Amino acid sequence: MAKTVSEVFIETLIEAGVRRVYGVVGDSLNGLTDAIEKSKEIEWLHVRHEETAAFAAGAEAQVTGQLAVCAGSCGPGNLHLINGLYDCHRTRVPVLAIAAQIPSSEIGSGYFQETHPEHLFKDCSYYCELVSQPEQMPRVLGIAMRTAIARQGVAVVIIPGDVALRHCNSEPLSLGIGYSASATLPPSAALEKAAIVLNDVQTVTVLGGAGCAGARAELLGVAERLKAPIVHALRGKEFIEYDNPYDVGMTGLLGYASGYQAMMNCEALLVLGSDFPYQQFYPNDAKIIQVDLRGEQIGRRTRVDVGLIGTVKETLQALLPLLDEKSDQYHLDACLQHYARTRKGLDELAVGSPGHIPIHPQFVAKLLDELASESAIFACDVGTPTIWASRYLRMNGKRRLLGSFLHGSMANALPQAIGAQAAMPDRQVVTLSGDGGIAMLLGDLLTLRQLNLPVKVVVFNNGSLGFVELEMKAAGWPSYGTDLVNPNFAQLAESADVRGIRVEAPEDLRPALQTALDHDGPCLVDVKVNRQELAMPPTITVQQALGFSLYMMRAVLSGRGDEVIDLAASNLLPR
Ligand SMILES: Cc1cc2nc3c(=O)[nH]c(=O)nc-3n(C[C@H](O)[C@H](O)[C@H](O)COP(=O)(O)OP(=O)(O)OC[C@H]3O[C@@H](n4cnc5c(N)ncnc54)[C@H](O)[C@@H]3O)c2cc1C
Ligand SMILES: Cc1ncc(C[n+]2csc(CCOP(=O)(O)OP(=O)(O)O)c2C)c(N)n1
Ligand SMILES: [Mg+2]
Repeated sequence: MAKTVSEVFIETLIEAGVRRVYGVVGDSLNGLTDAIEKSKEIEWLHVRHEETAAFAAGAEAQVTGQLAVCAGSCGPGNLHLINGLYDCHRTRVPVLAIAAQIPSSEIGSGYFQETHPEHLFKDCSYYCELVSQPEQMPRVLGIAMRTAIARQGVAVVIIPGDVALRHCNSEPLSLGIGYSASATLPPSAALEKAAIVLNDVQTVTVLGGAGCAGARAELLGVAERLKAPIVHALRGKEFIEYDNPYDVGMTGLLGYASGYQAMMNCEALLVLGSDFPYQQFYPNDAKIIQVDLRGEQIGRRTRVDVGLIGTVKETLQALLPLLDEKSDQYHLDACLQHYARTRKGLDELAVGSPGHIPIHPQFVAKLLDELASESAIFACDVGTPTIWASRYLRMNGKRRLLGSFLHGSMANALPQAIGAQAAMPDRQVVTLSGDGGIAMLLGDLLTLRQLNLPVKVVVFNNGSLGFVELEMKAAGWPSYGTDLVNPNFAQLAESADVRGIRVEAPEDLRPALQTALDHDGPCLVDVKVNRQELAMPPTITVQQALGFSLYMMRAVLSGRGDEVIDLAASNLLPR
C-alpha cells in the first residue's frame, strides 16, 4: 500500500537519527502525529506550550550535538514556537521546526487560523519553505534538515494538514551528511601576520568563547607560550574555566573585575571563538586578533587588526609554531593574583549562617554546585540566576550549562531542562529558575509529571523581577512593575504531583537540596532568597554611579526609604 506523506516524513526523520518530536497536537498535525504514534522508533513529547517545545528541542540539540525537532499546529500553534526558535537559531543549534498549515485550498482566503509562516519564521531560520504537493516533500525536508545541520540553526518545514495526508510515492531519503563540523584553516600569510603582532608585544590576553569547545589543549598551549591570562565570555565557561592555570574569570557586566582588567590592560588581545557582545568591555588601544569559524562574525564587536577565519583548534595548531615564548610573565601573574582576590570576595558572599534570613542567592548556587553530580546539566533562567550560575557553578568538562545567553529570553530554564532530560535520561538535570521565569511557562511544570522527567527545579524566589529592578536602580529609576505576588511554589508543585520543598532558613537549604537531588522523580525546591542582593559590575562607570545614587535619592523622595535601608543592609547582612 502506498505510504502517506506523513509516513514518509516521519521515516525520513527516523533515518536521520531523530528520536523525539516536541509539540502540542492539533488538527493540522494529525497526519504527522498519527505516523509518530504508529512508529516504534520515534516519540511524541507532549508539552503544554509550543514555546517549551522549541526551547526543549534547542536544549536537546545542544547536549547531543544532533538535529532535534519540534512541531506546532497551524496558526497560533506554530506562532507559539517562535520565541524558542529565535533562541535556538541564535544559539546556533540544529533544530527542525514543523509548522503545520491550514488546508491548502484555503490558503490566501483569510481562513480560520490562517497565518503566513514563510514570513513569520524568516528571521529565526536559515530555511523556511511550504510543501504544497506530495512530490515536493522529501526534497524540501532533506534540504531543511541538511541546512539546519550544516549551518547550525533553525529550518522550518510548513506543511498543510491535507498535504500531509496524501499519498507519497517516494521512499524516505538519507541525508548523506554527518553531524561533525569541518576543520578550517586560515591562509598562512594571515597566520604570519598574527604571529608578528603577538611576538611584538610584551603582554597578551586571550578572550575565549564557545568556539573553544574541543580546543582545550591548543588553548592552554598558546596561553603557556604567550604567558597570557585567559578571560572567558559566558558561553565559553563550560569549556575554558575548569582546571585552567591561566583562567582569570569572566568579563562583562556580570563578570569579574579580574576578567575586565586583564582585557583592558594588555597590549594585544587574542579573541578565540567568541562573539562577546558588549563593545564597552573591549580595550581601546590593544592590537586585536580574532579567530572565528564564521568570517562574518569577525570585527562585529570591536575593531580588528588581524582576522583569522578558521576553527580554533586547527588555527592554534598552525599558529603555535610561529609564536615566540614570552620570557616575562608579570602580566599573567598580576592578573592571576587579581583573580584570586576577586574569587575570594565572591566566595565570601556565598554563605549562609543559621537563623539569618533571607537566604543569599549566592549560597543557593554554591551549595547546588557542591551537591550536584559530576555530570549534571544545569539550565539557568535569564535574570539573576544567570549571574549566580556564571559565578558559582563549576564546570569540569562533563557538566553542561544551558541558558538563553544570546537571545536573553526569560523562562528558558524549565523548557531547556525538559529537552536535556528527555535526551539524557541518566543525567541529573537541574534548573536555576527565577520566580518570574518559572511563572512565565508554569504550565510545563505539569510536563515533568506527565513525561516522568526527574528534573530538579530550584526556584530563586525573590518576590521580584530582580534583574530588571537592578537595571532600574543602575539607571536611576525607582523600581516599578517588578513586584511578584507569588504562591508557595512548593505547594503548587505538590498539587501537580511533583515533589515540593519550601526553604526559608539557611540551615534548611543543604538538606533540602540534597533531598531533591536524591529524589527519584521531579522535584521543585522553592527558596525564599534575598530580594536586594547586589550584583554589581566589575567596573562602574560614572554614569552608572550617578544613576545609583540618584536611585537612592528618588527612593527616599518617593517615601520608600525602607527599601533603601534594605538595599544598604544587604551588604551588611551576616553571611
Ligand atoms: C542576563 C544576561 C547577562 C549576560 N551578561 C554577560 C556577561 O557579563 N558576560 C558575558 O560574557 N556574557 C554575558 N551574557 C551572555 C552574552 O550575551 C553572550 O551570549 C556571551 O557573552 C557569548 O559568549 P561566547 O562569545 O562564548 O559565545 P557566542 O556568542 O556563541 O560566540 C561563539 C563564537 O565562536 C564561533 N565559533 C563556534 N565554533 C567555532 C570553532 N570551532 N572555531 C572558531 N570559531 C567558532 C562562532 O561563530 C561565534 O562567533 C549575558 C547573558 C544574559 C542573558
Ligand atoms: C520574555 C522576556 N520578557 C522580559 C524580559 C526582561 N527581563 C529580563 S530579566 C527579567 C526578570 C526576571 O525575573 P525572575 O525570573 O524573577 O529572575 P530574578 O532576576 O528576579 O532573579 C525580565 C523581566 C526578558 N528578558 N524576556
Ligand atoms: Mg525574581
